[in-house]
Amino acid sequence: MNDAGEFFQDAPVLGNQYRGDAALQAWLKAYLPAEILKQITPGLDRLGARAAGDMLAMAADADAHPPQHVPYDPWGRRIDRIDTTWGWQALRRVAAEEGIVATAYERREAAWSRLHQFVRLYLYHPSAAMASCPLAMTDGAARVLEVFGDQLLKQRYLPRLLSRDPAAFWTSGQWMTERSGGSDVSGTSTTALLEKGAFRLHGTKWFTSATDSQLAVTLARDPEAGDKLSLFLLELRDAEGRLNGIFVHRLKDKLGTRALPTAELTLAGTPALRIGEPGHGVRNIATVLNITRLYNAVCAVSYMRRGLALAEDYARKRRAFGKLLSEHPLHRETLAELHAEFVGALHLVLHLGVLLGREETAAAGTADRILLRLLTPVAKLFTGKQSIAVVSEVLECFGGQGYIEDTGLPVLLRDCQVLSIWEGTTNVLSLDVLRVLDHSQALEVLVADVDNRLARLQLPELAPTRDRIRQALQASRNWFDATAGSPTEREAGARRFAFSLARSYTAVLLAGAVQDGWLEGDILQRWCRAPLAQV
Ligand code: MFK
Repeated sequence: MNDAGEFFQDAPVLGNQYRGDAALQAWLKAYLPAEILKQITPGLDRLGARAAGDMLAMAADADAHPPQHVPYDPWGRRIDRIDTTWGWQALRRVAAEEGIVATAYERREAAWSRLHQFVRLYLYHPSAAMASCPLAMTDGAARVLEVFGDQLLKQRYLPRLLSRDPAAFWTSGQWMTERSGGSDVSGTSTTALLEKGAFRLHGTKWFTSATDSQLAVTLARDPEAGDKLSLFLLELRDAEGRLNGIFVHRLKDKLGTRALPTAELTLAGTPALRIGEPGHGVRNIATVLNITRLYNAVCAVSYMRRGLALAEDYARKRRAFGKLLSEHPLHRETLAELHAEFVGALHLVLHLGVLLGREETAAAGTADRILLRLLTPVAKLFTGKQSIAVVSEVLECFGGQGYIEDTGLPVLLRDCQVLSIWEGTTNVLSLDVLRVLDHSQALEVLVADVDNRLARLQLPELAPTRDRIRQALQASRNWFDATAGSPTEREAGARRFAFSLARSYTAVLLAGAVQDGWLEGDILQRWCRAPLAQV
Protein backbone atom coordinates (compact mmCIF):
# COMPACT_ATOMS: atom_id res chain seq x y z
CA MET A 1 0.00 0.00 0.00
CA ASN A 2 1.16 3.56 -0.60
CA ASP A 3 0.36 6.49 1.69
CA ALA A 4 -2.98 6.98 -0.06
CA GLY A 5 -3.93 3.40 0.71
CA GLU A 6 -3.64 2.23 -2.89
CA PHE A 7 -2.36 -1.27 -3.53
CA PHE A 8 0.82 -1.90 -5.53
CA GLN A 9 2.19 -5.38 -5.99
CA ASP A 10 5.84 -6.00 -5.12
CA ALA A 11 7.79 -7.44 -8.04
CA PRO A 12 9.51 -10.82 -7.80
CA VAL A 13 13.14 -10.48 -6.76
CA LEU A 14 16.06 -12.75 -7.57
CA GLY A 15 18.55 -13.65 -4.87
CA ASN A 16 22.04 -15.08 -5.41
CA GLN A 17 21.36 -17.69 -8.09
CA TYR A 18 23.90 -20.15 -6.71
CA ARG A 19 23.08 -19.84 -3.03
CA GLY A 20 19.36 -20.09 -3.65
CA ASP A 21 19.60 -23.23 -5.77
CA ALA A 22 19.18 -26.13 -3.36
CA ALA A 23 18.82 -28.71 -6.17
CA LEU A 24 22.14 -27.72 -7.74
CA GLN A 25 23.97 -27.60 -4.43
CA ALA A 26 22.65 -31.02 -3.39
CA TRP A 27 23.81 -32.53 -6.69
CA LEU A 28 27.28 -31.01 -6.43
CA LYS A 29 27.64 -32.14 -2.82
CA ALA A 30 26.65 -35.69 -3.74
CA TYR A 31 28.90 -36.14 -6.77
CA LEU A 32 31.84 -33.75 -6.68
CA PRO A 33 34.96 -34.61 -4.68
CA ALA A 34 34.77 -32.41 -1.55
CA GLU A 35 38.10 -30.73 -2.30
CA ILE A 36 36.96 -29.64 -5.77
CA LEU A 37 33.63 -28.38 -4.49
CA LYS A 38 35.45 -26.32 -1.88
CA GLN A 39 37.76 -24.90 -4.53
CA ILE A 40 35.04 -23.84 -6.96
CA THR A 41 32.34 -22.68 -4.53
CA PRO A 42 33.56 -19.06 -4.08
CA GLY A 43 33.58 -18.57 -7.86
CA LEU A 44 30.09 -20.04 -8.24
CA ASP A 45 28.88 -17.87 -5.40
CA ARG A 46 30.28 -14.76 -7.09
CA LEU A 47 28.73 -15.67 -10.44
CA GLY A 48 25.42 -16.45 -8.70
CA ALA A 49 25.49 -12.92 -7.27
CA ARG A 50 26.33 -11.34 -10.65
CA ALA A 51 23.50 -13.28 -12.31
CA ALA A 52 21.09 -11.57 -9.91
CA GLY A 53 23.07 -8.31 -9.89
CA ASP A 54 25.04 -6.41 -12.52
CA MET A 55 24.24 -8.84 -15.35
CA LEU A 56 20.50 -8.11 -15.17
CA ALA A 57 20.95 -4.50 -16.33
CA MET A 58 23.30 -5.64 -19.11
CA ALA A 59 20.77 -8.21 -20.34
CA ALA A 60 17.89 -5.74 -20.16
CA ASP A 61 19.90 -3.22 -22.20
CA ALA A 62 20.95 -5.82 -24.79
CA ASP A 63 17.39 -7.07 -25.23
CA ALA A 64 15.85 -3.61 -25.38
CA HIS A 65 18.36 -2.38 -27.99
CA PRO A 66 18.78 -5.08 -30.63
CA PRO A 67 21.82 -4.92 -32.91
CA GLN A 68 21.68 -2.65 -35.94
CA HIS A 69 23.09 -3.31 -39.37
CA VAL A 70 24.70 -0.22 -40.93
CA PRO A 71 25.32 -1.15 -44.58
CA TYR A 72 26.95 2.08 -45.80
CA ASP A 73 28.99 4.91 -44.38
CA PRO A 74 27.69 8.49 -44.86
CA TRP A 75 29.60 8.70 -48.19
CA GLY A 76 28.12 5.59 -49.67
CA ARG A 77 30.96 3.15 -49.03
CA ARG A 78 29.83 -0.36 -48.18
CA ILE A 79 30.84 -1.04 -44.57
CA ASP A 80 28.29 -3.58 -43.22
CA ARG A 81 28.89 -2.57 -39.61
CA ILE A 82 26.94 -4.37 -36.93
CA ASP A 83 26.33 -2.10 -33.98
CA THR A 84 25.65 -3.70 -30.63
CA THR A 85 24.96 -1.88 -27.41
CA TRP A 86 26.71 -1.54 -24.10
CA GLY A 87 24.77 -4.39 -22.49
CA TRP A 88 25.68 -6.96 -25.15
CA GLN A 89 29.35 -6.01 -25.07
CA ALA A 90 29.38 -6.05 -21.28
CA LEU A 91 27.93 -9.59 -21.23
CA ARG A 92 30.73 -10.70 -23.51
CA ARG A 93 33.27 -9.22 -21.10
CA VAL A 94 31.63 -11.02 -18.20
CA ALA A 95 31.84 -14.28 -20.17
CA ALA A 96 35.60 -13.87 -20.58
CA GLU A 97 36.20 -12.80 -16.98
CA GLU A 98 34.11 -15.66 -15.62
CA GLY A 99 35.74 -18.22 -17.93
CA ILE A 100 32.40 -19.43 -19.28
CA VAL A 101 34.29 -21.21 -22.08
CA ALA A 102 37.84 -21.31 -20.67
CA THR A 103 36.92 -23.30 -17.55
CA ALA A 104 36.36 -26.42 -19.62
CA TYR A 105 39.78 -26.25 -21.29
CA GLU A 106 42.01 -25.09 -18.44
CA ARG A 107 41.15 -28.44 -16.85
CA ARG A 108 42.02 -27.27 -13.34
CA GLU A 109 39.52 -29.80 -12.04
CA ALA A 110 40.72 -32.56 -14.40
CA ALA A 111 37.75 -34.70 -15.50
CA TRP A 112 35.36 -32.47 -13.49
CA SER A 113 36.31 -29.35 -15.44
CA ARG A 114 33.51 -29.69 -17.98
CA LEU A 115 30.97 -30.20 -15.23
CA HIS A 116 32.29 -27.06 -13.54
CA GLN A 117 31.94 -25.21 -16.86
CA PHE A 118 28.36 -26.47 -17.28
CA VAL A 119 27.47 -25.07 -13.86
CA ARG A 120 29.02 -21.71 -14.71
CA LEU A 121 27.10 -21.60 -17.99
CA TYR A 122 23.90 -22.55 -16.14
CA LEU A 123 24.35 -19.59 -13.79
CA TYR A 124 25.38 -17.18 -16.55
CA HIS A 125 22.88 -17.98 -19.30
CA PRO A 126 19.47 -16.79 -18.03
CA SER A 127 20.95 -13.36 -17.23
CA ALA A 128 22.85 -13.07 -20.51
CA ALA A 129 20.34 -12.19 -23.26
CA MET A 130 21.61 -15.15 -25.37
CA ALA A 131 25.24 -14.07 -25.27
CA SER A 132 25.70 -17.78 -24.54
CA CYS A 133 24.91 -18.56 -28.19
CA PRO A 134 28.28 -17.24 -29.42
CA LEU A 135 29.90 -18.89 -26.42
CA ALA A 136 28.41 -22.25 -27.43
CA MET A 137 29.85 -21.91 -30.91
CA THR A 138 33.15 -20.63 -29.52
CA ASP A 139 33.38 -23.68 -27.32
CA GLY A 140 32.49 -25.93 -30.26
CA ALA A 141 35.18 -24.26 -32.38
CA ALA A 142 37.73 -24.68 -29.59
CA ARG A 143 36.88 -28.36 -29.32
CA VAL A 144 37.07 -28.91 -33.06
CA LEU A 145 40.49 -27.21 -33.12
CA GLU A 146 41.62 -29.28 -30.17
CA VAL A 147 40.56 -32.51 -31.88
CA PHE A 148 41.24 -31.83 -35.58
CA GLY A 149 43.34 -28.66 -35.77
CA ASP A 150 47.01 -28.63 -36.79
CA GLN A 151 49.63 -26.91 -34.62
CA LEU A 152 49.35 -23.64 -36.53
CA LEU A 153 45.59 -23.41 -36.06
CA LYS A 154 45.81 -24.36 -32.42
CA GLN A 155 48.57 -21.88 -31.62
CA ARG A 156 46.93 -19.05 -33.49
CA TYR A 157 43.34 -19.38 -32.31
CA LEU A 158 42.98 -21.44 -29.12
CA PRO A 159 44.56 -18.79 -26.86
CA ARG A 160 42.01 -16.27 -28.20
CA LEU A 161 38.96 -18.52 -27.80
CA LEU A 162 40.01 -19.56 -24.31
CA SER A 163 41.16 -16.19 -23.02
CA ARG A 164 39.87 -14.76 -19.75
CA ASP A 165 41.05 -11.31 -20.79
CA PRO A 166 38.06 -9.48 -22.33
CA ALA A 167 40.40 -7.52 -24.63
CA ALA A 168 41.99 -10.70 -26.02
CA PHE A 169 38.88 -12.93 -26.02
CA TRP A 170 37.46 -13.87 -29.42
CA THR A 171 34.21 -15.63 -30.14
CA SER A 172 33.36 -17.84 -33.09
CA GLY A 173 30.21 -18.31 -35.10
CA GLN A 174 29.13 -21.55 -36.73
CA TRP A 175 27.65 -21.05 -40.18
CA MET A 176 26.04 -24.17 -41.52
CA THR A 177 22.72 -23.08 -42.83
CA GLU A 178 22.16 -22.01 -46.44
CA ARG A 179 18.90 -21.18 -48.19
CA SER A 180 18.57 -24.83 -49.21
CA GLY A 181 18.48 -26.02 -45.61
CA GLY A 182 19.71 -25.98 -42.05
CA SER A 183 18.87 -29.58 -41.24
CA ASP A 184 19.89 -31.11 -44.55
CA VAL A 185 23.22 -29.48 -45.30
CA SER A 186 23.96 -31.77 -48.23
CA GLY A 187 22.78 -29.01 -50.59
CA THR A 188 25.50 -26.60 -49.36
CA SER A 189 26.67 -24.61 -52.36
CA THR A 190 29.41 -22.46 -50.82
CA THR A 191 32.65 -23.28 -52.61
CA ALA A 192 36.26 -23.08 -51.56
CA LEU A 193 38.51 -21.96 -54.40
CA LEU A 194 42.25 -22.40 -54.22
CA GLU A 195 44.04 -19.18 -55.11
CA LYS A 196 47.82 -19.06 -54.83
CA GLY A 197 47.76 -22.03 -52.48
CA ALA A 198 45.17 -20.54 -50.12
CA PHE A 199 41.43 -21.15 -49.84
CA ARG A 200 38.87 -18.43 -50.49
CA LEU A 201 35.18 -19.04 -49.88
CA HIS A 202 32.32 -18.01 -52.17
CA GLY A 203 28.66 -18.49 -51.29
CA THR A 204 25.69 -17.27 -49.29
CA LYS A 205 24.88 -18.25 -45.72
CA TRP A 206 21.30 -17.88 -44.54
CA PHE A 207 21.61 -17.96 -40.73
CA THR A 208 24.86 -16.69 -39.24
CA SER A 209 24.33 -16.23 -35.54
CA ALA A 210 26.70 -13.96 -33.68
CA THR A 211 27.87 -12.13 -36.76
CA ASP A 212 29.79 -9.77 -34.48
CA SER A 213 32.21 -12.64 -33.69
CA GLN A 214 35.82 -12.55 -34.86
CA LEU A 215 35.82 -16.12 -36.26
CA ALA A 216 33.44 -18.58 -37.86
CA VAL A 217 33.53 -22.25 -38.73
CA THR A 218 31.66 -23.18 -41.87
CA LEU A 219 31.20 -25.81 -44.56
CA ALA A 220 32.21 -25.44 -48.19
CA ARG A 221 32.78 -27.62 -51.24
CA ASP A 222 36.43 -28.53 -51.41
CA PRO A 223 38.20 -28.85 -54.79
CA GLU A 224 40.81 -31.06 -53.10
CA ALA A 225 38.11 -33.50 -52.00
CA GLY A 226 36.21 -33.93 -55.24
CA ASP A 227 33.91 -31.06 -54.23
CA LYS A 228 32.76 -32.84 -51.11
CA LEU A 229 32.18 -30.70 -48.02
CA SER A 230 35.13 -29.76 -45.83
CA LEU A 231 35.20 -27.73 -42.65
CA PHE A 232 36.80 -24.27 -42.78
CA LEU A 233 37.70 -21.57 -40.29
CA LEU A 234 37.60 -17.92 -41.29
CA GLU A 235 38.39 -14.57 -39.73
CA LEU A 236 35.55 -12.12 -40.30
CA ARG A 237 37.64 -8.97 -40.27
CA ASP A 238 41.11 -7.86 -41.32
CA ALA A 239 43.61 -6.00 -39.15
CA GLU A 240 41.86 -2.67 -39.89
CA GLY A 241 38.49 -4.07 -38.82
CA ARG A 242 37.08 -4.31 -42.39
CA LEU A 243 35.07 -7.39 -43.29
CA ASN A 244 37.11 -9.97 -45.20
CA GLY A 245 35.11 -10.17 -48.41
CA ILE A 246 31.83 -10.54 -46.53
CA PHE A 247 28.63 -8.72 -47.46
CA VAL A 248 25.89 -8.62 -44.85
CA HIS A 249 22.45 -8.48 -46.46
CA ARG A 250 20.36 -7.94 -43.37
CA LEU A 251 19.86 -8.95 -39.76
CA LYS A 252 17.02 -11.37 -39.11
CA ASP A 253 13.81 -10.18 -37.46
CA LYS A 254 13.30 -12.97 -34.92
CA LEU A 255 10.60 -13.99 -32.43
CA GLY A 256 13.20 -13.94 -29.64
CA THR A 257 16.97 -13.90 -29.10
CA ARG A 258 16.69 -10.29 -30.23
CA ALA A 259 20.00 -9.18 -28.75
CA LEU A 260 21.80 -11.72 -30.88
CA PRO A 261 22.94 -10.47 -34.30
CA THR A 262 21.83 -13.17 -36.75
CA ALA A 263 22.53 -12.26 -40.36
CA GLU A 264 22.15 -13.31 -43.96
CA LEU A 265 25.46 -12.77 -45.71
CA THR A 266 27.55 -13.55 -48.76
CA LEU A 267 31.13 -14.70 -48.74
CA ALA A 268 32.90 -13.24 -51.76
CA GLY A 269 36.45 -14.53 -51.66
CA THR A 270 36.81 -14.73 -47.88
CA PRO A 271 40.17 -16.27 -46.90
CA ALA A 272 39.73 -19.51 -44.95
CA LEU A 273 41.74 -22.33 -43.44
CA ARG A 274 40.66 -25.94 -43.65
CA ILE A 275 40.22 -27.88 -40.43
CA GLY A 276 40.60 -31.66 -40.41
CA GLU A 277 40.41 -34.20 -43.16
CA PRO A 278 39.24 -32.93 -46.57
CA GLY A 279 35.76 -34.09 -47.53
CA HIS A 280 34.71 -34.91 -43.94
CA GLY A 281 33.16 -31.54 -43.20
CA VAL A 282 29.85 -32.83 -41.85
CA ARG A 283 31.47 -35.37 -39.58
CA ASN A 284 33.93 -32.75 -38.35
CA ILE A 285 31.35 -30.04 -37.74
CA ALA A 286 29.36 -32.61 -35.75
CA THR A 287 31.99 -32.09 -33.03
CA VAL A 288 30.84 -28.46 -32.84
CA LEU A 289 27.19 -29.53 -32.90
CA ASN A 290 27.61 -31.97 -30.05
CA ILE A 291 29.00 -29.18 -27.88
CA THR A 292 26.36 -26.61 -28.89
CA ARG A 293 23.60 -29.19 -28.32
CA LEU A 294 24.82 -29.71 -24.79
CA TYR A 295 24.93 -25.95 -24.28
CA ASN A 296 21.37 -25.91 -25.49
CA ALA A 297 20.39 -28.47 -22.85
CA VAL A 298 22.18 -26.61 -20.06
CA CYS A 299 20.53 -23.36 -21.14
CA ALA A 300 17.11 -25.03 -21.26
CA VAL A 301 17.49 -26.19 -17.66
CA SER A 302 18.74 -22.78 -16.60
CA TYR A 303 15.60 -21.14 -18.03
CA MET A 304 13.43 -23.54 -16.06
CA ARG A 305 15.35 -22.68 -12.91
CA ARG A 306 15.10 -18.94 -13.59
CA GLY A 307 11.36 -19.13 -14.20
CA LEU A 308 10.84 -21.11 -11.01
CA ALA A 309 13.04 -18.81 -8.92
CA LEU A 310 10.83 -15.90 -9.97
CA ALA A 311 7.52 -17.76 -9.62
CA GLU A 312 8.42 -19.15 -6.20
CA ASP A 313 9.43 -15.72 -4.91
CA TYR A 314 6.23 -14.22 -6.31
CA ALA A 315 4.09 -16.92 -4.70
CA ARG A 316 5.48 -15.88 -1.33
CA LYS A 317 4.44 -12.24 -1.77
CA ARG A 318 1.32 -12.22 -3.95
CA ARG A 319 -2.04 -12.49 -2.16
CA ALA A 320 -5.29 -13.65 -3.70
CA PHE A 321 -8.56 -14.72 -2.09
CA GLY A 322 -7.25 -13.84 1.36
CA LYS A 323 -3.95 -15.71 1.35
CA LEU A 324 -0.57 -15.94 -0.33
CA LEU A 325 -0.36 -17.88 -3.61
CA SER A 326 2.05 -20.21 -1.84
CA GLU A 327 -0.75 -21.12 0.58
CA HIS A 328 -3.14 -22.22 -2.18
CA PRO A 329 -2.91 -26.00 -2.57
CA LEU A 330 -3.41 -25.92 -6.34
CA HIS A 331 -0.75 -23.26 -6.88
CA ARG A 332 1.65 -25.16 -4.63
CA GLU A 333 0.93 -28.30 -6.60
CA THR A 334 1.62 -26.52 -9.90
CA LEU A 335 4.96 -25.24 -8.64
CA ALA A 336 5.89 -28.66 -7.28
CA GLU A 337 5.19 -30.29 -10.66
CA LEU A 338 7.33 -27.71 -12.41
CA HIS A 339 10.06 -28.12 -9.84
CA ALA A 340 10.17 -31.89 -10.43
CA GLU A 341 10.52 -31.32 -14.19
CA PHE A 342 13.39 -28.93 -13.54
CA VAL A 343 15.19 -31.24 -11.11
CA GLY A 344 14.95 -34.19 -13.50
CA ALA A 345 16.39 -32.15 -16.35
CA LEU A 346 19.12 -30.79 -14.08
CA HIS A 347 20.23 -34.31 -13.13
CA LEU A 348 20.27 -35.39 -16.77
CA VAL A 349 22.41 -32.51 -18.04
CA LEU A 350 24.84 -32.55 -15.13
CA HIS A 351 25.31 -36.25 -15.74
CA LEU A 352 26.19 -35.40 -19.34
CA GLY A 353 28.68 -32.83 -18.04
CA VAL A 354 30.39 -35.66 -16.16
CA LEU A 355 30.51 -37.88 -19.26
CA LEU A 356 31.79 -35.09 -21.51
CA GLY A 357 34.43 -34.14 -18.95
CA ARG A 358 35.65 -37.72 -18.90
CA GLU A 359 35.80 -37.87 -22.68
CA GLU A 360 37.72 -34.61 -22.94
CA THR A 361 40.35 -35.73 -20.43
CA ALA A 362 40.73 -39.25 -21.83
CA ALA A 363 39.15 -40.63 -18.68
CA ALA A 364 36.08 -42.07 -20.44
CA GLY A 365 35.62 -45.77 -21.01
CA THR A 366 33.93 -47.10 -24.14
CA ALA A 367 30.55 -47.21 -22.43
CA ASP A 368 30.91 -43.59 -21.28
CA ARG A 369 31.66 -42.46 -24.83
CA ILE A 370 28.75 -44.36 -26.33
CA LEU A 371 26.36 -43.06 -23.67
CA LEU A 372 27.55 -39.51 -24.25
CA ARG A 373 26.95 -39.79 -27.99
CA LEU A 374 23.47 -41.26 -27.46
CA LEU A 375 22.32 -39.04 -24.62
CA THR A 376 23.49 -35.76 -26.19
CA PRO A 377 20.66 -35.56 -28.78
CA VAL A 378 18.26 -37.13 -26.27
CA ALA A 379 18.96 -34.42 -23.68
CA LYS A 380 18.92 -31.62 -26.25
CA LEU A 381 15.59 -32.55 -27.77
CA PHE A 382 13.93 -33.40 -24.46
CA THR A 383 15.00 -30.38 -22.40
CA GLY A 384 14.33 -27.99 -25.29
CA LYS A 385 10.66 -29.00 -25.35
CA GLN A 386 10.48 -29.19 -21.57
CA SER A 387 11.79 -25.66 -21.07
CA ILE A 388 9.14 -24.18 -23.36
CA ALA A 389 6.37 -25.97 -21.44
CA VAL A 390 7.78 -25.08 -18.03
CA VAL A 391 8.46 -21.43 -18.84
CA SER A 392 5.02 -21.06 -20.42
CA GLU A 393 3.46 -22.38 -17.20
CA VAL A 394 5.70 -20.06 -15.17
CA LEU A 395 4.27 -17.06 -17.02
CA GLU A 396 0.79 -18.22 -16.02
CA CYS A 397 1.89 -18.18 -12.37
CA PHE A 398 1.99 -14.37 -12.70
CA GLY A 399 -1.46 -14.04 -14.23
CA GLY A 400 -1.69 -11.11 -16.65
CA GLN A 401 1.65 -9.75 -15.51
CA GLY A 402 3.35 -12.76 -17.05
CA TYR A 403 2.20 -11.44 -20.44
CA ILE A 404 3.56 -7.92 -19.97
CA GLU A 405 6.87 -7.15 -21.64
CA ASP A 406 8.46 -4.82 -19.10
CA THR A 407 8.14 -7.35 -16.29
CA GLY A 408 10.98 -9.17 -18.08
CA LEU A 409 8.92 -12.38 -18.11
CA PRO A 410 7.80 -12.79 -21.76
CA VAL A 411 11.40 -12.63 -22.97
CA LEU A 412 12.05 -15.90 -21.16
CA LEU A 413 9.42 -17.66 -23.25
CA ARG A 414 10.38 -15.98 -26.52
CA ASP A 415 14.00 -16.87 -26.03
CA CYS A 416 13.54 -20.43 -24.93
CA GLN A 417 11.25 -21.11 -27.89
CA VAL A 418 14.39 -21.31 -30.05
CA LEU A 419 15.90 -24.12 -28.03
CA SER A 420 13.86 -26.80 -29.79
CA ILE A 421 14.65 -25.33 -33.21
CA TRP A 422 18.29 -24.38 -33.60
CA GLU A 423 21.13 -26.84 -33.31
CA GLY A 424 18.84 -29.54 -34.68
CA THR A 425 15.06 -29.63 -34.37
CA THR A 426 13.31 -32.20 -32.20
CA ASN A 427 12.68 -34.42 -35.22
CA VAL A 428 16.19 -34.14 -36.65
CA LEU A 429 17.62 -35.06 -33.28
CA SER A 430 15.20 -37.95 -32.88
CA LEU A 431 16.56 -39.28 -36.16
CA ASP A 432 20.09 -38.72 -34.87
CA VAL A 433 19.21 -41.01 -31.95
CA LEU A 434 18.28 -43.70 -34.48
CA ARG A 435 21.53 -43.01 -36.36
CA VAL A 436 23.51 -43.72 -33.17
CA LEU A 437 21.63 -46.94 -32.49
CA ASP A 438 22.03 -48.11 -36.07
CA HIS A 439 25.80 -47.70 -35.94
CA SER A 440 26.71 -48.90 -32.45
CA GLN A 441 25.72 -51.08 -29.53
CA ALA A 442 24.33 -48.00 -27.81
CA LEU A 443 21.00 -49.52 -26.78
CA GLU A 444 22.74 -52.46 -25.12
CA VAL A 445 25.13 -50.07 -23.37
CA LEU A 446 22.23 -47.95 -22.14
CA VAL A 447 20.30 -50.98 -20.92
CA ALA A 448 23.37 -52.32 -19.08
CA ASP A 449 23.94 -48.93 -17.46
CA VAL A 450 20.31 -48.68 -16.36
CA ASP A 451 20.36 -52.27 -15.06
CA ASN A 452 23.41 -51.46 -12.91
CA ARG A 453 21.69 -48.42 -11.52
CA LEU A 454 18.45 -50.32 -10.87
CA ALA A 455 20.36 -53.02 -9.01
CA ARG A 456 21.46 -50.39 -6.49
CA LEU A 457 17.87 -49.48 -5.59
CA GLN A 458 17.35 -51.43 -2.37
CA LEU A 459 14.85 -49.24 -0.52
CA PRO A 460 11.53 -51.12 -0.37
CA GLU A 461 9.59 -47.99 -1.32
CA LEU A 462 11.58 -47.76 -4.55
CA ALA A 463 10.53 -51.23 -5.73
CA PRO A 464 7.48 -50.06 -7.76
CA THR A 465 9.53 -47.32 -9.45
CA ARG A 466 12.30 -49.80 -10.20
CA ASP A 467 9.76 -52.08 -11.90
CA ARG A 468 8.26 -49.23 -13.89
CA ILE A 469 11.63 -48.10 -15.17
CA ARG A 470 12.58 -51.64 -16.12
CA GLN A 471 9.28 -52.15 -17.95
CA ALA A 472 9.55 -48.81 -19.73
CA LEU A 473 13.02 -49.59 -21.00
CA GLN A 474 11.94 -53.05 -22.08
CA ALA A 475 9.01 -51.51 -23.98
CA SER A 476 11.40 -49.14 -25.78
CA ARG A 477 13.70 -52.01 -26.61
CA ASN A 478 10.81 -54.15 -27.87
CA TRP A 479 9.64 -51.28 -30.07
CA PHE A 480 13.12 -50.82 -31.49
CA ASP A 481 13.46 -54.54 -32.28
CA ALA A 482 9.94 -54.76 -33.68
CA THR A 483 10.54 -51.89 -36.10
CA ALA A 484 13.81 -53.30 -37.43
CA GLY A 485 12.12 -54.36 -40.67
CA SER A 486 10.05 -51.23 -41.12
CA PRO A 487 12.09 -48.05 -41.59
CA THR A 488 8.90 -46.00 -42.10
CA GLU A 489 7.40 -47.10 -38.80
CA ARG A 490 10.69 -46.65 -37.00
CA GLU A 491 11.18 -43.16 -38.33
CA ALA A 492 7.60 -42.18 -37.52
CA GLY A 493 8.06 -43.30 -33.91
CA ALA A 494 11.54 -41.82 -33.46
CA ARG A 495 10.40 -38.86 -31.38
CA ARG A 496 8.28 -40.96 -29.00
CA PHE A 497 11.20 -43.36 -28.67
CA ALA A 498 13.68 -40.57 -27.86
CA PHE A 499 11.27 -39.13 -25.28
CA SER A 500 10.94 -42.59 -23.70
CA LEU A 501 14.71 -42.86 -23.33
CA ALA A 502 14.88 -39.38 -21.78
CA ARG A 503 12.09 -40.02 -19.25
CA SER A 504 13.33 -43.48 -18.27
CA TYR A 505 17.01 -42.62 -18.01
CA THR A 506 16.31 -39.51 -15.98
CA ALA A 507 14.02 -41.54 -13.71
CA VAL A 508 16.84 -43.93 -12.89
CA LEU A 509 19.20 -41.03 -12.13
CA LEU A 510 16.63 -39.52 -9.77
CA ALA A 511 15.94 -42.89 -8.16
CA GLY A 512 19.66 -43.29 -7.41
CA ALA A 513 19.63 -39.96 -5.58
CA VAL A 514 16.59 -41.02 -3.55
CA GLN A 515 18.32 -44.30 -2.72
CA ASP A 516 21.38 -42.38 -1.53
CA GLY A 517 19.18 -40.26 0.73
CA TRP A 518 19.71 -36.79 -0.69
CA LEU A 519 16.67 -36.33 -2.94
CA GLU A 520 13.05 -36.22 -1.80
CA GLY A 521 11.03 -39.19 -3.01
CA ASP A 522 8.25 -36.78 -3.93
CA ILE A 523 10.30 -35.42 -6.85
CA LEU A 524 10.86 -38.91 -8.23
CA GLN A 525 7.16 -39.76 -7.83
CA ARG A 526 6.15 -36.66 -9.72
CA TRP A 527 8.69 -37.31 -12.47
CA CYS A 528 7.31 -40.82 -12.87
CA ARG A 529 3.69 -39.67 -13.12
CA ALA A 530 4.23 -38.96 -16.80
CA PRO A 531 4.40 -42.12 -18.91
CA LEU A 532 8.02 -43.28 -18.94
CA ALA A 533 7.55 -45.17 -22.20
CA GLN A 534 5.74 -43.38 -24.98
CA VAL A 535 6.35 -45.88 -27.76
C1 MFK B 1 22.03 -20.99 -26.08
C2 MFK B 1 22.34 -22.18 -26.88
C3 MFK B 1 23.25 -21.87 -27.98
C4 MFK B 1 23.11 -22.72 -29.18
C5 MFK B 1 23.93 -22.19 -30.36
C6 MFK B 1 23.09 -21.57 -31.45
C7 MFK B 1 23.71 -21.52 -32.84
C8 MFK B 1 22.68 -21.32 -33.90
C9 MFK B 1 23.12 -21.74 -35.28
C10 MFK B 1 22.34 -22.91 -35.80
O1 MFK B 1 21.29 -23.23 -35.41
S1 MFK B 1 23.18 -23.76 -37.01
C11 MFK B 1 22.04 -24.91 -37.67
C12 MFK B 1 21.90 -26.09 -36.86
N1 MFK B 1 21.87 -27.19 -37.74
C13 MFK B 1 21.98 -28.41 -37.25
O2 MFK B 1 22.02 -28.63 -36.07
C14 MFK B 1 22.08 -29.50 -38.26
C15 MFK B 1 20.92 -30.42 -38.23
N2 MFK B 1 21.20 -31.56 -39.08
C16 MFK B 1 21.83 -32.66 -38.60
O3 MFK B 1 22.14 -32.73 -37.42
C17 MFK B 1 22.15 -33.73 -39.57
O4 MFK B 1 21.96 -34.94 -38.92
C18 MFK B 1 23.60 -33.63 -40.07
C19 MFK B 1 23.75 -32.41 -40.94
C20 MFK B 1 24.62 -33.54 -38.93
C21 MFK B 1 23.99 -34.90 -40.85
O5 MFK B 1 23.12 -35.15 -41.89
P1 MFK B 1 23.53 -36.06 -43.16
O6 MFK B 1 23.93 -35.18 -44.27
O7 MFK B 1 22.42 -37.03 -43.39
O8 MFK B 1 24.87 -36.79 -42.71
P2 MFK B 1 25.26 -38.31 -42.42
O9 MFK B 1 25.69 -38.89 -43.71
O10 MFK B 1 24.23 -39.06 -41.66
O11 MFK B 1 26.50 -38.08 -41.48
C22 MFK B 1 27.74 -37.63 -41.97
C23 MFK B 1 28.80 -38.04 -40.95
O12 MFK B 1 28.65 -37.24 -39.76
C24 MFK B 1 28.65 -39.49 -40.51
O13 MFK B 1 29.95 -39.97 -40.19
P3 MFK B 1 30.81 -40.82 -41.26
O14 MFK B 1 31.15 -39.86 -42.36
O15 MFK B 1 31.99 -41.28 -40.49
O16 MFK B 1 29.90 -41.93 -41.71
C25 MFK B 1 27.84 -39.36 -39.22
O17 MFK B 1 28.03 -40.45 -38.35
C26 MFK B 1 28.48 -38.11 -38.63
N3 MFK B 1 27.59 -37.44 -37.68
C27 MFK B 1 26.40 -36.88 -37.94
N4 MFK B 1 25.91 -36.33 -36.81
C28 MFK B 1 26.83 -36.58 -35.83
C29 MFK B 1 27.91 -37.28 -36.39
N5 MFK B 1 28.97 -37.64 -35.68
C30 MFK B 1 28.98 -37.31 -34.38
N6 MFK B 1 27.97 -36.64 -33.79
C31 MFK B 1 26.89 -36.25 -34.46
N7 MFK B 1 25.93 -35.57 -33.86
